[in-house]
Amino acid sequence: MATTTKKTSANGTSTPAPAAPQPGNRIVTLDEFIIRSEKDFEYATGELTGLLRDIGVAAKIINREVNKAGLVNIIGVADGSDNASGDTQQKLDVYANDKLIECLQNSGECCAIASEENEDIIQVASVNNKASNYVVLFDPLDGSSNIDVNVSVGTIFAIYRRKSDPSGPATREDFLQPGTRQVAAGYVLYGTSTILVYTTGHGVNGFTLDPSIGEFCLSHRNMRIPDNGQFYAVNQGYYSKFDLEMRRYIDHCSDQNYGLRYIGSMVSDIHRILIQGGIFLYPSTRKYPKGKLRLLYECNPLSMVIEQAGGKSLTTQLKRILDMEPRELHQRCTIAIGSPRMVDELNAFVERYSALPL
Ligand code: AHM
Ligand code: MG
Repeated sequence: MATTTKKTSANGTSTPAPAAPQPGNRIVTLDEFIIRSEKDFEYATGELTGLLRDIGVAAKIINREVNKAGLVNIIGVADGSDNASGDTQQKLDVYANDKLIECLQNSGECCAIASEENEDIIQVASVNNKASNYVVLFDPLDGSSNIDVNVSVGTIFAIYRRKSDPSGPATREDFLQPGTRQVAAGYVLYGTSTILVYTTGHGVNGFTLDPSIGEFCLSHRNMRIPDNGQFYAVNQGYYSKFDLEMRRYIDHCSDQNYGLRYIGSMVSDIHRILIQGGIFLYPSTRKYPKGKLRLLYECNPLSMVIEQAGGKSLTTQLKRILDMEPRELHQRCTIAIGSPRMVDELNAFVERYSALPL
C-alpha cells in the first residue's frame, strides 16, 4: 500500500505529501507489458508483439458489441448459416470473426488466418511488402449459444510460426502443427469484467479491461492453477452416453462431494478452473464420438495456458493434447484439463476402467 509522509507548515497544520509512485502499484497496460516481454521471444522482430496487440484491439471492439448485445439487433442466429463445423452461427459469431480478421489483415503482421467459423484458411496480403512469419488461429466467440441469455462468452486464439517459405503463400501445413509449436496462446473472457489471459511460453498473465481508459491493465501476474480443486465441470446431462470410465470418475467426484460447475462456455469454465482449481471434461458421446471441441481453435490454446500455469491437459484416451498431430483444420478431440492432481486422478480411472487399449 502507498504510504504518505506529512509536511508541517509554518502555522502548524499538516498537509499530506504526494505519495511516491510505487513500482508495484503502477498501472501496466497490455501494450507496455507485451513490448517489455519482447526480449523473451526466440525471434524478437516485433511481429509477435504486433499480433498480440492486434488481438487486444479486436477484443476491445468485440467487447463493446457483446456488452450492448441486448440493445441492438445483434443477438440471435445469423441468417441461414452454419459454420465450418456444422454448428449454428450466431450474429455475434459473425461479427467477432469479421473484426478479428479485419484487425489482423490491416496490420499484415500474420500471413494467414484460420477460424473456427471459416471452412478454409484465409491468406493475408503483406503490408509494405513485409513477409510475415506467423499464422493465427481463433475461435472468435466461444460459447456463443449463451449470448442471448447474458452468459459469459470468450475469444480463444493461438499463434504459430509458419513452416512454409515466407516468400510464398501460407499452406494448411502451417496450421496443422502440434500444440507444442504454439508460440503464443490465450483467451479473452467477456464476463462480469473483461479479461485477456495469454502466454508466450513464459508463464501466464491476465489483463483486465479498464473501461474508463479503454486499456487492458495487468491484474493477474504469473497465474498459477491450484494443484487440486473441489469442482468438476462436465455436461452431466450426457452421463448415460459417456464411457464406463467417465461415468465411474463422475460418480467418484460426486462421492467426494466435489461441486459441479458447468457454464457451457468453455472459456468461462476454464477461467474459473485456472483461478479456483478443478477439472473440465468433454469426453466422447454418441453424437460426438471424437469429442465436440476443436483441437486447433479451443483445446490447444487453452491447454497451453493451463500447462503454463502448472496444470495438465489430456484427451480422455490419455494422450497429451499438445502432442496431438492435427490432420484437419476442424478436427475435434476429447479433453480432460485442469488441476494436475485431478487430471492424475481421472487418469487412474481411465487406466482402470477403459475397455479400449490405451
Ligand atoms: P462453440 O464454439 O460452438 O460455442 O461450442 C463450444 C462450446 C464450449 O464453449 C462449451 O464447453 C461446449 O460447447 C458446450 O457444449 P455442450 O452444450 O454440448 O455441453
Ligand atoms: Mg468454441
